[in-house]
Amino acid sequence: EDPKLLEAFEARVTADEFIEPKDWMPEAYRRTLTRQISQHAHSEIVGMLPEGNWITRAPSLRRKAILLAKVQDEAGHGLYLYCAAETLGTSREEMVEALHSGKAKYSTIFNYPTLTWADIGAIGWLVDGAAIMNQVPLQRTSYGPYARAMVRICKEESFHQRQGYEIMIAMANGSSDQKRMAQDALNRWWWPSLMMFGPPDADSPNTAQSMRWRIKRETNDELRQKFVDITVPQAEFLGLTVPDPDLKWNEEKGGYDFGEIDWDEFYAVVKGEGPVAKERMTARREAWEKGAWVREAAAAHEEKRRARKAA
Ligand code: FAQ
Repeated sequence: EDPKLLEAFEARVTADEFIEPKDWMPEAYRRTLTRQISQHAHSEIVGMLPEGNWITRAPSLRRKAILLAKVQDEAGHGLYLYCAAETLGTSREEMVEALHSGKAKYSTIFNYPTLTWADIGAIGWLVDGAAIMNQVPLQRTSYGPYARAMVRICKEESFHQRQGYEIMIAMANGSSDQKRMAQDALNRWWWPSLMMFGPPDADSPNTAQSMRWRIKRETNDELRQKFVDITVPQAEFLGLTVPDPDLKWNEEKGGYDFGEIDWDEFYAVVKGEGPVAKERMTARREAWEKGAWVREAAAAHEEKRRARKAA
């Protein structure tokens, strides 16, 4: 790679200019962005499954309509992100193939099951809450198409977070059974939500370079700490207990100290050993195969349209 081009590229990044698809970029920048954006897209698409599981069982028509809209938003997020990733030169088919063959990752959080309706509240509150914490800084990521996709996604994501928290408020103030379900959902989703931010900075192979290239604007540990600091008072407002005996306000740092995350569990789930990982991938592969006729019909329609135009 031409050192002059690299120098000019790095100067633009340092000046907070957006890098656009046709601009020169180092191959490693292209590779790591394709990796991150495509994995982000896969997470949105796989992320539809745990909640989709509850659409037919939502407790009221209002809740069903809201959940349906939220899950549709996630499909939209996946599509914006695949488009952003495609501008880097990898096709949608290649990305989907990488997911289905197990080469590409998606967020560990979606390998946990949704056992009760309270889980839908906890996902909106905690999982979308963690997603926003991570995605707001990505609106200033150095790659233009990714940054712009994030603007719209963040708006929708904050609505998702509110809807989840509103379910939690209803459950936490409901019958004793409902309150127990809310606490149980918090117990099961708390630690996996903290894992969404990725390994500790010291064990994160990509962070240093991604921070230098301003792909990431804050590190995994910084974002995780902010998430804990914002979320603990929200749990207190609900009258629920965060399942961490080591959680303690630290006056000096102006944030909470919290217990050790089970990193063995994290790496096992990353490797595809999550409680419902196999089910998730089977569902995605089946959806892709069952949707083949739609893709073929769309291609045939486009072909006819083009022929008609040419005639
Ligand atoms: N799960 O060196 P780092 C959503 C992998 S939100 C699985 O720190 P990096 C919305 C990582 O890929 C969820 N794998 O990596 C929604 C890397 O492996 P690789 C999606 C993980 O990239 C809500 C290795 O570990 N959000 O979908 C995880 O610098 C509700 C080493 O890690 C995004 O993707 C994990 N949790 O930092 C939808 C945000 N953590 O790729 C439905 C964009 C790490 O080298 C319902 N992504 N790994 O083979 C990012 O900000 C970053 O990619 C991080 C990881 C922070 C996730």
